[in-house]
Amino acid sequence: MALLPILEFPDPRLRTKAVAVDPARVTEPEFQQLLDSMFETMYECPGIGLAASQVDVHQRFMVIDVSEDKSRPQVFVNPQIVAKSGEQVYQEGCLSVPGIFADVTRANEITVQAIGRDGQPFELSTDGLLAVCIQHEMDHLDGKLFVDYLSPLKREMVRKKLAKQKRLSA
Ligand code: GNR
Ligand code: NI
Repeated sequence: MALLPILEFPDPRLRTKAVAVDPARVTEPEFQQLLDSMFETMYECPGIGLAASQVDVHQRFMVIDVSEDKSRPQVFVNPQIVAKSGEQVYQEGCLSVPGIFADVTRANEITVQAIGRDGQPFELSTDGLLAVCIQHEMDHLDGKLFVDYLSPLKREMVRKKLAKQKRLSA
């Protein structure tokens, strides 16, 4: 296992559209090790989700754990939302946009189909924070960030704030 570097806004690599994973690869040791490294990286930050895109792997999968005690790791490979309803507003953050938080409106209830860590397809209907997180991670796989839901002016303020943070920490 290893901690992986996380790409940060406005890195253009975060805009890459990820390609589907060959389902036969999921149970291979190399892929399983990558999942372990992604969980390790996510827990270390700490975060509740991490999309492969954020660690410069442009394939359609992500790891999530929204539990309080980090006891419920979930893997979604080739996720697809097959139903959604309602709306919720949640103050989102992102490991690729550190220190920035903003309200985003998303579907409240979703049904997602994906392949799990065991290589088997599954379907999950959920709401609340897990639904927010799944939608946030799936955006990453399409090269989309939560700051894209902000006005261009606010997004520019975010870019400047991050650039300043970088300068100060250098
Ligand atoms: O750790 C994270 N917290 C979070 C809070 C509200 C909405 C979405 C998230 S996901 C984020 C981790 C991350 O950046 N995943 O891509
Ligand atoms: Ni994110």
